[in-house]
Amino acid sequence: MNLKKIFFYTLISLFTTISSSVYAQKDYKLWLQYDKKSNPEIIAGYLSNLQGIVSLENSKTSSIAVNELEIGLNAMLDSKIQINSKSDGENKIIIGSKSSLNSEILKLLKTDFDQINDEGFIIKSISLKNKKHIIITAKKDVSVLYGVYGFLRLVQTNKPIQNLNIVDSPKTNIRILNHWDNLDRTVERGYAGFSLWNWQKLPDYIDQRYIDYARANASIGINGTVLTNVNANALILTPQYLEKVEALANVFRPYGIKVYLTARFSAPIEIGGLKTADPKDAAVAKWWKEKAKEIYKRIPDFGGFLVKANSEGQPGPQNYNRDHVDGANMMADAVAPFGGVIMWRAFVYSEHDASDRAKQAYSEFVPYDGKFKKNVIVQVKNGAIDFQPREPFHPMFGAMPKTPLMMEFQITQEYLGFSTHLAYLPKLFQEVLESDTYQKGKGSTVAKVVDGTLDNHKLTGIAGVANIGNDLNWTGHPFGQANWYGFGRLAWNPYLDSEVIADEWIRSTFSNDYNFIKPVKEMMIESREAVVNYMTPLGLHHIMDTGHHYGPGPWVSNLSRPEWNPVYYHKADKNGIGFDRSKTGTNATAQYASEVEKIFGNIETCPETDLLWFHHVSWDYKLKNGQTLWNGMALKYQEGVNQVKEMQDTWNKTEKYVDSERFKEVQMLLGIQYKEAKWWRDACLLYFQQYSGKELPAGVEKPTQTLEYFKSLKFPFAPGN
Ligand code: GCV
Repeated sequence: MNLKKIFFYTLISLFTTISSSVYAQKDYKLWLQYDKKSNPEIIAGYLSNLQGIVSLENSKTSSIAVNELEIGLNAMLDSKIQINSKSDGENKIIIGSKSSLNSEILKLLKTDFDQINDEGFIIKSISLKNKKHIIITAKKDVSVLYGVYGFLRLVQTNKPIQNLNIVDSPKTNIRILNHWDNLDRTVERGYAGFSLWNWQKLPDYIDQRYIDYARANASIGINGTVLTNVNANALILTPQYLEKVEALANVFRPYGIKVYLTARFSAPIEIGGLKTADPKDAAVAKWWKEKAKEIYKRIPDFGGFLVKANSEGQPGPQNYNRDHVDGANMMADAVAPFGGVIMWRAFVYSEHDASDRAKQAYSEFVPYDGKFKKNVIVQVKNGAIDFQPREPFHPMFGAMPKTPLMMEFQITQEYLGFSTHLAYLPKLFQEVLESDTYQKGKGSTVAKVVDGTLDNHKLTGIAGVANIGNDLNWTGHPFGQANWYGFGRLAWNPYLDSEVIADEWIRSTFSNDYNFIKPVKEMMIESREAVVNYMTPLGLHHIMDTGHHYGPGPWVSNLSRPEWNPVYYHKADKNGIGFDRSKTGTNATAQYASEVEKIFGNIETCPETDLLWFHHVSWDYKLKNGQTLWNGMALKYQEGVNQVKEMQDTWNKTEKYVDSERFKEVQMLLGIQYKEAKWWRDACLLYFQQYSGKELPAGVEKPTQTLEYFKSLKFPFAPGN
């Protein structure tokens, strides 16, 4: 190669390295892009109200808050706003917690402080000695940080900042991510690379990622993280690992994030040298008490334990003929002296129980109502099966008035196309939260159960199974970031509208340009329904392929446990399709309040979106649109495919508003989603056609492969398994 050529190639490679790292940073920055505003008038408008930042206190958290304001405002407004400039000017942002405020400000904010809880904040335009300022304050410094992020969100999303009067408090206490991360860094149902936690290098090596993770979570009000998989490994409770957990807790603390761990019920045997883990055994109870003491000595604000017991092969109190109450209460006693909580999961179903799987958690847990200790909260998945693209709300919500119940959503897309499919999940979360349980009459929504207002509980929470890994963009799919963001926002306030959240996220992550926001928001809003349509329309569920849950597998019928087989769920035969859970079937509908039972239990009133969840329906049944069930189902599958095509068309028109890396990433992923949507449609329709014996209706594309072909597909290395 001659010298000229070498120079040329060096330049090219230098350029590629620089440009790819710049792009990569955009992806990495999540919703905290703080892009410079393009309109000088908007910048000038903001700057006229932002002449300086005055911080009234001095703590790690308050310097994070000041730093965040400085980074965010200076970047967005292309300025150099002065910090701690003299307070005698005007148009300052004053930040500090209640204890740092002078009597003049305290007097002004008296009624506002009465309205907020410990984690709430106030953002208010005030006048001090006839000078206008904006105050961001709260009862604790970490809540001031929430206020700072709230304020930055206003600027990020181009909202006015004159005459501010925001008084906002989270409606739940525990807003927490559940990481299903294993100690070898694999992530169960994780599709965004390996675990963030580098156990090998901890405690001495603090990866910048830990700090950025804490910052991102704090910015949306998440205040807890369970570091380890619910399919737990007892080793995490050994001193060797606790030292590492302590290091993470120290990083997260200034951001208001408490660390929790999963507890393997058999840990007293596995790492404690005991012969039993029987919760009624005095030595076992003592072992947990000692373990709690040891943990709290290292981590005084340790949150507590999350426990999966006697579920899918995990050990639990039933191994000793005890029950969930015995197990949970024994552990609750261990953490109670330190203010810890036990999040006890209700995700149970047994191979020894022949009743409908959808009924089992309710049947087992509802009789325990009122029997758990005060610091136990029962964690319930949003639906009674398992994070399907659509499930009716879990009948346990509202059915245990004397027990705090927390919501468990899945942010990672185990059943919604992994990190390859664009599915905006806050839409799903909102649908569940808005569902009316009728347990205390009309208006007894799931949100009211979760925020404790329905039954007057003080201990409340929402958990989300994290979709985060060490991929550069955190979540595998750039739009997966919206699910993390939206989860946090809904955990803070379960009454928020998912469309408003999408708007905020798009503006903070991509652009404030209406021409971009409008179509992209519509695409996001429709995306979850598209997934339902091409995977499991009309209430179908759990028909994905075995184990890894990647792709369709409605034909699977050979697994040892009946309820692991898709045929158990769809029950397709010559007469029709669907699971009869009404009075004529398993009577699972009786687990709901009578008003809801009546609606779900009657094929005429059951929402068509849940039809095959609750009823076995004849192929010729007439749907509301006049189509037969077979035709309507086939058309739904086609509609799902068409919707993905529209998503592709929408995205292709956004190129000029997005950096090329994210544009291409999403474009490629939508290409895969389109292919896979067709795979789902073709495989499911060919399979069900064997039972319906009917032709595909006009408007549904002919499958290009045979059923045998689809059945032959195997994915031994599908991720997340
Ligand atoms: C962590 C489903 C998933 C499992 C998961 C389980 C649970 O069954 O497929 O991977 O295990 O739910 O929530 O405990």
